[in-house]
Amino acid sequence: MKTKITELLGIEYPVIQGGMAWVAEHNLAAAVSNAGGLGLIGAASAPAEIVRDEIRKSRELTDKPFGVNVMLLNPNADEVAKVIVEEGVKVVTTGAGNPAKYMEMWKEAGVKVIPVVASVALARLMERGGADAVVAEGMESGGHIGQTTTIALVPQVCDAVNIPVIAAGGIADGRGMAAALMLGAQAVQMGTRFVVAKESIVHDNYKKKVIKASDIDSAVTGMSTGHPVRCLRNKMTRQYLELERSGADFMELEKLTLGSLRNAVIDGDVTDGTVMAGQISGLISEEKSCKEIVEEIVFEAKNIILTRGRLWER
Ligand code: TUI
Repeated sequence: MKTKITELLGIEYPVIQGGMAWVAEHNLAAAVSNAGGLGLIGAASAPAEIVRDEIRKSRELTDKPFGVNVMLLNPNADEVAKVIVEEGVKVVTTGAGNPAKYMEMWKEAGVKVIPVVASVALARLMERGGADAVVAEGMESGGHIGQTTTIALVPQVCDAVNIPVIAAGGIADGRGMAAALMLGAQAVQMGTRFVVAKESIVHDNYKKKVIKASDIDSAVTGMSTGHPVRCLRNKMTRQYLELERSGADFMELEKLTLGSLRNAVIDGDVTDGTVMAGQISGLISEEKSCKEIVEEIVFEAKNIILTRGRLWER
């Protein structure tokens, strides 16, 4: 399935793995790239030397292109941005902010830059700043989110920019991928679907919670702090939302979530930990390999486009 994004990135299928904190490490990134998609290492809040190590470990597992996601709230983002250039990484995506200050350095080094945006305004700004593509991420996504849904955001971003658009948020199967392509996207990015991949190092408790979740099992915490985060409902989200309703201050809320994503992903504490996942969790019912996930979604999307494209004639 050739699109502007497969051409830009030199990959086989227009499927990108989200740069998820703690989840998107070298095993997952290499598995997605080996499956013909684009794997990403999520730098999240990691120190730059850990990111360097992850890049080198990915290289040992794949000779296909892979990328690094820079989370812009990371206090180590400046160093991570440099490590990306030093290690010759070919693709970078960014999240939770505006990557303008790194753009020139990355472009000069020949890195393809793909900011994740949650609004038309940031998409336009990124195109003007030299971005090669953007990921338009709807609020169905897990983790830090914007305010617009994927179905409303993607066509508006597609109309606003001339660079290719990748759709993200609420996509986990061929129907979602076909819909995203109909909206004008040239590829999809999936996070939650890859959390439950066989090669994902995420604790089994976390995977089981995603698999058991239904359509309405996620909640958004942090609306009051300006950093809304979607995660699956549990004791932590109930406490957090209660504190927010009672007007708790930022530090009190921060205390509740400090280290809580790691506790869920690595230690499997899905009661007091933060289980970031998207609204599409309800659709995900089994663990599959990255190769199965990538090939199935592309096969299904193609099939839908070919067979349901003129449904009014049947
Ligand atoms: O970044 C993400 N998803 C994330 S980051 C993350 S780590 C985190 N944990 C707790 C609080 C905050 C971060 C977990 N999940 N997705 C991409 C994304 N970017 N979604 C929304 C945005 C975004 C939001 C505001 C991008 C830019 C922006 O403002 C731009 C500006 O001008 O500052």
